[in-house]
Amino acid sequence: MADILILNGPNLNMLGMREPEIYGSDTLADIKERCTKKGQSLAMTIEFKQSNHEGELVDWIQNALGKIKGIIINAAGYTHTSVAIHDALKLHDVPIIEVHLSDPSEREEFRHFSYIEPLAKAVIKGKGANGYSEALETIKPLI
Ligand code: DHK
Repeated sequence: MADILILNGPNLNMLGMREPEIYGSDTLADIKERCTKKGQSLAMTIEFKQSNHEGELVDWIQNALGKIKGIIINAAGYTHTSVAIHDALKLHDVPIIEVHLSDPSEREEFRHFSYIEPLAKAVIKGKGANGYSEALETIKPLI
């Protein structure tokens, strides 16, 4: 497996056409390519995945146990709802970085709480696709 597992939650497969004024015009494929290049420049391998399904994300987090050095996660809508993803992440003792394209704290109230944040070494939000590169830079000295 790769050094860093980058996980993306529901509806992020629609980036590019999904509310570009909020999420930007990059597609998820664009972001994956940028992460791969950034990982190479930092000498880290990455695995980049997206699912619309909570249980699939939980399975991927569990399957990575003992095989990876760090996790970067944009759990999207599940950020604000998923005890299951929180519990799966808690199984790991590797650094976790939470990423959001937008800044949920400046949006609707239901986006203000994050189940990921208490487990994260850093939360990077409101920086669009650049936030993923920043997350890779942030995790590098922690692994
Ligand atoms: C992405 C989503 O899909 C939302 O549900 C979150 C997050 C914010 C983002 O900004 O990347 O509230």
